[in-house]
Amino acid sequence: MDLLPLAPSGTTPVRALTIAGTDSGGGAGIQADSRTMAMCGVHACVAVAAVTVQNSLGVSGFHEIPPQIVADQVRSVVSDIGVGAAKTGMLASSAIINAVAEVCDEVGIGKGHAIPLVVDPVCASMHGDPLLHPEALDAVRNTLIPRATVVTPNLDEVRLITGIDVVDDATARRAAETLHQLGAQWAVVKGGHLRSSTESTDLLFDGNEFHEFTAPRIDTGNDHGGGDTLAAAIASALAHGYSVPDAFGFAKEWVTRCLAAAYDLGGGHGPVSPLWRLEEPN
Ligand code: PXL
Repeated sequence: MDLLPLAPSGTTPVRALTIAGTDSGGGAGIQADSRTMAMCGVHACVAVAAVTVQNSLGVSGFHEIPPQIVADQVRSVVSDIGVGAAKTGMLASSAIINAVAEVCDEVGIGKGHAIPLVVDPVCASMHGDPLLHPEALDAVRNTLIPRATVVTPNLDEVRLITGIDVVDDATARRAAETLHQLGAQWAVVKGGHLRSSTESTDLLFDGNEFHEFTAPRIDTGNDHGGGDTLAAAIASALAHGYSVPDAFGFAKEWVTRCLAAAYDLGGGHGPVSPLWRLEEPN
């Protein structure tokens, strides 16, 4: 696969911003985003929206950052460092979503602005632990998704957001259409959790045309942070100036390689790993 270029030593890389939650186990959330961005030649700026208490077995609690502090982190980064793309992950509450939406409009992040926004509408961990208050689902639909350049829900999130149970190609297309109607410029519907074949096919839809991306399905129990890694790789490619379809094509290959390189950690699910990029070529 073609990798994103690393900046020569001592030169300033492109930058991207993740607005998301931390993972004390180091597998998902801001830690996954930062690792993928670094391995994609991107300097990662972070606006912390929540601090989770978790290990490989699950999330046992989280603390929300005051909405104003979340927005101030975004404002501070964009006004000085400048970013080529942004992404959101765990935002926890409608108050944080509203504050993020307001500051994105102010600083020019999101659909219709210069800085593209990848929205990963994180609702729960892979163990089913809630990462978003149920009251915030309306804000995800009406405030966050309309600002998305690209929205990347998993199938559980598709069900919560659209009410559509994706079981085949027809329901996947209907879900993508619904996400586009909610206001996302590009909607992704991931087939990664459909257990019907040896391949994983994702759909990308811009209101006109369905683009299909297929990769080998990697069967591993160590897929913690996979969704974050995909969204962070899209944001990284956008920061490097890729179009959305090219950025998605890159990200799909990237996350496949990261799934193949995933490792055991603790007693539960280990993380997908972008660190294969550090391996010496033979
Ligand atoms: O992978 C989704 C996700 C995002 N952000 C945080 C998480 C998780 C999953 O556990 O903990 C902080």
